[in-house]
Amino acid sequence: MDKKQPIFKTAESYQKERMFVIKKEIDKAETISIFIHVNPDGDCIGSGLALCRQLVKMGKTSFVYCDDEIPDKFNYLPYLDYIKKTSEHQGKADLAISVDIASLDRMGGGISPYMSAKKQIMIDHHVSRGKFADIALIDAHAAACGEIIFKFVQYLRGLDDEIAAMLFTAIITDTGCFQFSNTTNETLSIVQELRKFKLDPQEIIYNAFSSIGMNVFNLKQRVLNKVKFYDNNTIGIITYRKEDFEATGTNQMHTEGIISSVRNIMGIKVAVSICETENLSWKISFRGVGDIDVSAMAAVFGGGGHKGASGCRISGYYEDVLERILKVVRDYM
Ligand SMILES: [Mn+2]
Repeated sequence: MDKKQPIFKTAESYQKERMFVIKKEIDKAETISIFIHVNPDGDCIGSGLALCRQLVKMGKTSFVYCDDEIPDKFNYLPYLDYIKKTSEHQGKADLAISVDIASLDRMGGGISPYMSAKKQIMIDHHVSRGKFADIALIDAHAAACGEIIFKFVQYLRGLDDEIAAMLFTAIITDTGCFQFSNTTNETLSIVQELRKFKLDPQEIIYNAFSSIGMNVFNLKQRVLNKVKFYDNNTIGIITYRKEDFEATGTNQMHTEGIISSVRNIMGIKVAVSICETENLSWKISFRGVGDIDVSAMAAVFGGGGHKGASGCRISGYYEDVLERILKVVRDYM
């Protein structure tokens, strides 16, 4: 007998048990509000919409709440009008479900409608996370939250063409189109299942992943020109200042993916981006190559994430922030 088998059995039975409990809560509820994270990415948008569509098909009144703009590139997704601002949230929901949210502060304006619901559920795949729900369905081995939602919708026998496109979007986003080390055999077998539905993978990859606007190109050109390299070109740091956004007509949302241009340079072990949000306030993203665990680096500053991709916020003067980050990266490398 394979010694590893009981461990997998346990993980699987944990998930089945949680899905059973969550389905029971869904059956009891009429209104179910779904919350995704600030600066929404393809994983939380695709996962949130897929869950929403499934709940609506089950006869529930359900919407996805997010105050930040949904990037234009996701315009091909069906059901987008089910995404609402938190100010549009009415009354107390019977059930609130957070998707792809590792800590409450990532919920933005959704915190109060989430908390005011009669019951809270969290569905997430982050390694480091808080607990802010009555019921949690967590799989830290899932490359994307979309994988967990896939299993749940499959459990509910609800997979269809639209949900497949949403979940395919979720999975390609968080795996960098299967480039990142979080991609597992299970990721690929889920994608294989999704491809049995009517969807155009190339079209989705082009829209969600490859195509960029001219403004984003201009931003990219500007910031890549100023990338700083350290320690024999093993660390690359990219900085977005307010003036970079102003000059190119872009904002924080448009930075997504640019860090890969640094991460992908041969010899780079850690890529970091430092993005100015307000005066003296910075949003930091880390990307690691190979065995390097960048979630530990973000954790030093109170952030979190995954082994290969993590983030945090730091305040202070740029030079000090840069110094502090460099020290932590070097300590953990
Ligand atoms: Mn995710």
